[in-house]
Amino acid sequence: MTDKTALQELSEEEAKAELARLADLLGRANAAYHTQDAPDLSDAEYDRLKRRNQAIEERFPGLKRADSPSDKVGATPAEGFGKVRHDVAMLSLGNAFEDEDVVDFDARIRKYLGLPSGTPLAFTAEPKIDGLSLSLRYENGDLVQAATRGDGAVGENVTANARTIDTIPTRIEGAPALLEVRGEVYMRHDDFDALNARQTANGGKTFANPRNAAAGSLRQLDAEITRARPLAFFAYAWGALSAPLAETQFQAIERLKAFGFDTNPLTTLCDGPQEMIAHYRKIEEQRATLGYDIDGVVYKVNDLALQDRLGFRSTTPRWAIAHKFPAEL
Ligand code: JCF
Repeated sequence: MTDKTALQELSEEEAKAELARLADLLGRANAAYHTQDAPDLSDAEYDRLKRRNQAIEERFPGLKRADSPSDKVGATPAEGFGKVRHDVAMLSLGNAFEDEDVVDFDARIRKYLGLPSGTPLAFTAEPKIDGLSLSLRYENGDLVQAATRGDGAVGENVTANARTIDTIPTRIEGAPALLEVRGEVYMRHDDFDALNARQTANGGKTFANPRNAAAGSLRQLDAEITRARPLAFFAYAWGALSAPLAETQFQAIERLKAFGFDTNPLTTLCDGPQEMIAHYRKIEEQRATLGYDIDGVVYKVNDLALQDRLGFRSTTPRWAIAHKFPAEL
């Protein structure tokens, strides 16, 4: 048996061994990526292994491990940071790789909701920023806590670090008394190049890519190091709230913008899968000139009442999906 042995050819015994191997490999890759900020697998290879793991689990449901990589989000918080339990879990997104997966996403949602055919169903589409997610807690307008995703349930307390990022307001006006704003911390290409040049000149370590530079810069025990790093933040979601932000995803993002957050200018409303795929193609064409890394397009059901009805599977919302780009060469 090799890594590429076709699924159909795996015996039950081989499948069991392969699931153990994949759990170990993906576990190490997770720690390298999330805890050490130094990935040892390409994103494409990671996705491939994760899909192989899932396919084997689907063929041999009885062999699914208690520590299955399918049920994991991120990695446990690193030593050295205080821990924050998220009031509302920070989940990841299911993936779509082909246009057909986007059509299926729409069909699955319509079926789950029991929508009669012909019923309009709108989605937002936005670039998927390749950074690290952060949850910002505001109480009566004041930034009181910032936490990384961690394993989705418990993240790292990086409040002092987040306070040093220019595009994260420490005070917002007109927001609900309790508001958790979620989004992505990232580094622009020009800032990344300048940082690596500075690191080289100072004999420091250089970063493999902007995502690692952003993660390594935010996850510093000394916030003064973070302050010297050119980080930026796009807001795109929320966690705990004392009052709803809006009735739709698109309006909620507009409110986040009104509070003073950067939101991605390529966020748009689409009427269905054909428009979503067209927007994906348009963003893909602009990908190399945006000035920051993106790895796909995120689609979300626009109507927040429908998002509520759809709810969540184990680690992903039913109402959203990430349509990934092919690996950049
Ligand atoms: O840009 C992103 N990386 C991104 C991640 C954008 C989103 O709208 C997301 C996300 C992860 C989870 N939304 C959810 C719910």
